[in-house]
Amino acid sequence: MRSSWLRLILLLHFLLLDGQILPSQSKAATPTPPPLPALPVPSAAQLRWQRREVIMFFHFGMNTFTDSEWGTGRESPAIFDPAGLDAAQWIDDAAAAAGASLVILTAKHHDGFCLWPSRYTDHSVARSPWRNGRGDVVRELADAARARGVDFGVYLSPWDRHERTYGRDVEYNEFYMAQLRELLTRYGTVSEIWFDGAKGKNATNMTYYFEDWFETVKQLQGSINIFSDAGPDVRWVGDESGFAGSTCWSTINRTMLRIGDAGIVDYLNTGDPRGTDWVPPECDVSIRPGWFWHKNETAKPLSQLLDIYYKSVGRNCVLLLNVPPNSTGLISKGDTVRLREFRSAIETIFGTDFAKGSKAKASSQRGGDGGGFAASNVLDGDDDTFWAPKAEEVSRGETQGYWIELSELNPWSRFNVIRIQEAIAMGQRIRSHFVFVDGAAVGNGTTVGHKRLHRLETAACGRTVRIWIAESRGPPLLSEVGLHFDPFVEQSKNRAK
Ligand code: FUL
Repeated sequence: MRSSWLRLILLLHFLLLDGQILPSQSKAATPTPPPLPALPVPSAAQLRWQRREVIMFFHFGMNTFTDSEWGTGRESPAIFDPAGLDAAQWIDDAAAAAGASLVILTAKHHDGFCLWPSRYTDHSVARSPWRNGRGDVVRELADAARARGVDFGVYLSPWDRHERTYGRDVEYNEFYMAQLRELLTRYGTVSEIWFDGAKGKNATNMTYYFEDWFETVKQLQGSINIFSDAGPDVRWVGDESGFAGSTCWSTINRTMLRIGDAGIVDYLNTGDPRGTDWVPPECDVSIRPGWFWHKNETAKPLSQLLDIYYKSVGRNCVLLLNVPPNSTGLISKGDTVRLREFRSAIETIFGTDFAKGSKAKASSQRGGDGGGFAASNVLDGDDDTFWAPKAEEVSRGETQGYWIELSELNPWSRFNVIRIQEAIAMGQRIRSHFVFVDGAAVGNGTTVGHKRLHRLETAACGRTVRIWIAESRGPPLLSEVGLHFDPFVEQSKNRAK
């Protein structure tokens, strides 16, 4: 009996001394809160979109059967007959093979032919011989994607060369919105919608009621991202080669943008550090020369696709890679082979990270070592954790101001790609940065954003890698740093010799 009393007293004593139940001491364990965001910041849907990195476009429709890129709207639905159409093959052999988590289908291109049986036009699959006029490509693809855990999106061309009301503002906008409602209410969740600004030079002049479209889209699909030249959620990058600017801000001023205005492409390409709107760019580019399938065209070589990857994903963008199904209704073999090569090359490059196991230290750490914002967060493979410095530093030189350093690297591990990622949920901040290996400058750049990939001219190795942030909007917050080796650059260099 006596011994159990003694034990209880000892336990209480221990708990009190250990600070577990003393109110004044429990305060010491209060964590340091995260720093304030640097506005604007992405919405939850934009953040999810950004982390997809690679998504896929399917250009398919009347043009697939007429060997053209822009149809006239006068094509007969009788020629639309993809005898072997298999949407599951598009997802398995193209989207999944390339690691794309979202696919976007041209439900209607400029020729006005609808890949779903729209009640508002007779120019659709319902008038075609395919599946005896009872087919619906939008449904087949949406279902195949959902069954495989891939998200779905649609492209609905505003410019419609078939529709007779085109040019009459109210009538056409009513017609267009009716089609929009069909697409956004019949097929489950739609994660992205594409409003293409393209229109022929001699096309009838008319006004699209964008605000009506956008608000209706958001009403029908709460977590969708709306793409157009001017957002509101995702903007065009300003070219169709898949290249973002080497300076690339997710921020921009929407008041400067007009859909279909050729004069804004440079602004779209780089964004604006003073932008008050978060509207990140998407790089749309086709795996082939054309957007639609043509018998005589083939896929771009792997080296070109990798170059596109570095200049899109590696410059803070999402890559929207177009892969056109053929007239049988399948993705051609040459394309599926190339897509697998592409994915496996990315896995080869980024599957090994030579930064793993190194020691991370920084100019300062918010809240100190155990404060939750340690330099080592850049090595944990988690985009949500980040290194945050103390706010009061002033950038004055590479050894002062904000820097983070990885040390104790294996000096024999050669790397030629440096991956830097900002914690963009807290806003995009970095304006200028430099990279040093054992004190020698090997790379520099302006923006970082979600992901910045530096390809080095010659492979480097050393014991330390230091990233110095020379300029930023507030304290820089880095979520990840990685060191990789890309054997494909070397291979193409060797071939060129
Ligand atoms: C352009 C269109 O004119 C092309 O045909 C293609 O759809 C591309 C993605 O957008 O503006």
